[in-house]
Amino acid sequence: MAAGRALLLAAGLPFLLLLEPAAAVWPRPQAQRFPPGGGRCPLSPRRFQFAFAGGSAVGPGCSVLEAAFQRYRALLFAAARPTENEPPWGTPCTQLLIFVATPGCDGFPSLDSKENYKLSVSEGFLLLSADAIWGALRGLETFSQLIGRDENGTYYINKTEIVDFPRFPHRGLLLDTSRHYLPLRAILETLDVMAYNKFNVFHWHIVDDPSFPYESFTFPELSKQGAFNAMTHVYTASDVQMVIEYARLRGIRVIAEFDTPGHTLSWGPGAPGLLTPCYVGKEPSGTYGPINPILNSTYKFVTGLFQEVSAVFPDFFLHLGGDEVDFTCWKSNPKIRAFMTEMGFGEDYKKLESFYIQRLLDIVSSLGKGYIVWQEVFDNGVKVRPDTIIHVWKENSTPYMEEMANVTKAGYRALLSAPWYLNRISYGQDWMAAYQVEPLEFEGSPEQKERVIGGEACMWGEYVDVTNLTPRLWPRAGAVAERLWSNATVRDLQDAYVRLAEFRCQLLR
Ligand code: CP6
Repeated sequence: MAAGRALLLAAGLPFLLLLEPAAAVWPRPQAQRFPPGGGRCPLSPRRFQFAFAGGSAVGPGCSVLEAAFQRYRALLFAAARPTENEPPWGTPCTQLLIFVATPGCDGFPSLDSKENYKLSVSEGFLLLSADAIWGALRGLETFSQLIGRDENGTYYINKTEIVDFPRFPHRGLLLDTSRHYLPLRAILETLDVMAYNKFNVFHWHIVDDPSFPYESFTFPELSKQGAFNAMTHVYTASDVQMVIEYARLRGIRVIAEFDTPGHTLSWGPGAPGLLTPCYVGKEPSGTYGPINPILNSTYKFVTGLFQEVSAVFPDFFLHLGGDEVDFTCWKSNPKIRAFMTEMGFGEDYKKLESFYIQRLLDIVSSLGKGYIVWQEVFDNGVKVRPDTIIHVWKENSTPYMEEMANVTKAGYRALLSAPWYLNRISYGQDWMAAYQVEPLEFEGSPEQKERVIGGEACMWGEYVDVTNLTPRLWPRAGAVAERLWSNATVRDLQDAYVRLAEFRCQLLR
């Protein structure tokens, strides 16, 4: 808090500290009331417990909630002295009762998961109710942010009533583990902080040009030849399972991206014949380009890989990439040119790209998965399934809000990332620009706006590795988290600044 206060004084806003309730919640809940006259309830670190309310559809033994109780108990009372006395004042709140209306503890979160909850703190009584366990998780997070300590070290919670639900169902964070390998521990820590921010999608941009750290059991050579180090810089099957379960326990979906046909240079050594050989004049130059779209063997390989990936990652959606395909190498290759002529594509290499993507989408659909693709797939007129999600990332080629309008007008669901590249940094408070984005500020019908399912903050890895990941992400990504969770009317920068500064202190602790 001392750091937060110093920042506030520097900004000339010390009085705000007095107006703000002791513990502010990040991201801000949809509705929060404080009873007239205020009041607080003390908590005893020794006696406090989480318990299921009578009639709750889930109870003791619910894996997701039991694990959450343990995490939050440790977090809440981490700094408690073992000899802590009972609170010296008031009637203690001895338990948080949890009521969940619908059963289910063993499943995975999805795009349709219910994350709404209500939290009530009154005289001696704490109640958290939710439609589903996923909402109970969000409510537990809010509860943990409400707890403070007075001058004597007594834990307390202010009386309040909160009714909360997310504005958008898809609130993601992209990590790139190809440009720099991120150790498992860094991914798990990121998932923890995502949960503190109520993010619910980990978009795992797991492979790309520089390295292939995913250890495939169908094609083990991919990581043997394509990882920076096949012993140390790989994600084994058990690493991947650990990420998926760690995320599930926090209500976070894991959406893997295997980006093709571009961004695949690291695949080449472990999959001979997959990439297009580039030519100089009549001779192969020894370098390679995007995946070779004219060979049957390519589609056999892609089917095998996506069969595996579809089984490994339980989420309904896979991210199939499709961005930034460089046509130079395709143009240089005589066999590709002959194929273009044969197919009547002329000189339009977008048609060749579409030819590949369409076959890929058919393969992935037949595996029972839905897909997300980068905006080029839409821009290039590829015929996609009507339930495809288009991921808008380009800032300027078409202004991104126009792109959101075009995508939703065509009937597709849209995800926004263009204004949220957190790998980019500039001097000073650059979270404010991310915060001020309004995802629905485009010309369009209410039906179009309904098709915006959310967005993702992106942390591309060219200049980010385990040494600078955390400070670059937090609390900056919190700006995106609040934009995607809180009401559209929550836009006040100074109010956000005060709460974000305090949230940063909580994260540090
Ligand atoms: N890698 C991949 C990247 C980017 C994209 N795809 C990227 C390009 C420009 C910016 C940020 C990210 N590094 N595979 C585009 C989606 Cl500014």
